[in-house]
Amino acid sequence: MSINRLLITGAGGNLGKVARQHFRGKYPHIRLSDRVDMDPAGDGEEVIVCDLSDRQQTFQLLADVDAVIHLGGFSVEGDWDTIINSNLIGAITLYEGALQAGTDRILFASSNHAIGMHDRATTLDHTCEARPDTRYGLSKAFGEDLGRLYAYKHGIRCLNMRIGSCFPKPFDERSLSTWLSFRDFCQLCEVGLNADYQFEIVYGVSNNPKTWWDNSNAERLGYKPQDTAEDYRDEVAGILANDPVGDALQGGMFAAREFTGELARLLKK
Ligand code: NAI
Ligand code: 15L
Repeated sequence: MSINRLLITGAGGNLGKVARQHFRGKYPHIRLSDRVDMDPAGDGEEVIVCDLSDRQQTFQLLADVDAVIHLGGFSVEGDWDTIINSNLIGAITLYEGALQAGTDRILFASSNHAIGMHDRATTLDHTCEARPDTRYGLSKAFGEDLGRLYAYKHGIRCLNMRIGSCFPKPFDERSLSTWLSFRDFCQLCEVGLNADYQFEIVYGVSNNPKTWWDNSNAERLGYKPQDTAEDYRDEVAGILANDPVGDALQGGMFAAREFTGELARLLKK
């Protein structure tokens, strides 16, 4: 199915702005949405302020949409009410709207925090057990499973991008493993918009030699990351969480926050 109208949610956020700039002019209509104000619409753009937890607004938002890059959501740890409203209800409403609109595909910005309680000594692929490190991480694991329902039951193609740390550059030793450059993020979105799949989980990570993730599933779909965190190794050397849990588990300080478990039981023997 060729894409006439692409919707980007969370378009007022960090990655939303990157995606907006990258996809400008690439499809006949780009619909940009967030609950906060965004820059005015340029040529070929529609700008719609909408809270994804509002069913009526979100159903209107999805009208005539062929593909979605779903970035809108609370992007760090929050209390249950915040996470439930933005990330659970928001995602459900978005998928329901997409089903009603006949949307072909949804690219979901999942997160490494869906698997953040895994040990750093374990290499994970797309089939690994979810181990959320926060309420936020759990909402991302839920978003992935929500995609399974709509993919296998209703035929919406779902690409779940488990993004590592997508910022201009790595900022600590952990991000030497998790960093995703903006350029590679855009390429992964391109893959998601063009490849043939029903439901997939891939890692949003650059070509980092210190990675904890086997991303062959993304490579199989055509992803070839161009950037590497290794270029910044000296800049971030010695920047650690300085926390036994935060420096041992993949989720870093998200995993350490509110931790009351037994670290030794989580470490690879
Ligand atoms: P961000 O916080 O800058 O942007 C998220 C946007 O979503 C914000 O503009 C916010 O207003 C909007 N939003 C939140 N709740 C909403 C709601 N109920 N209705 C409508 N809009 C809502 O985050 P960023 O960095 O741009 O991340 C984008 C997505 O990627 C998020 O879903 C985040 O969880 C995910 N992600 C980002 C990573 C990163 O390193 N930047 C890593 C892993 C996942
Ligand atoms: C995420 O999921 C967050 O959205 C982002 O702000 C970073 O904390 C990132 O993960 C990370 O793990 O570095």
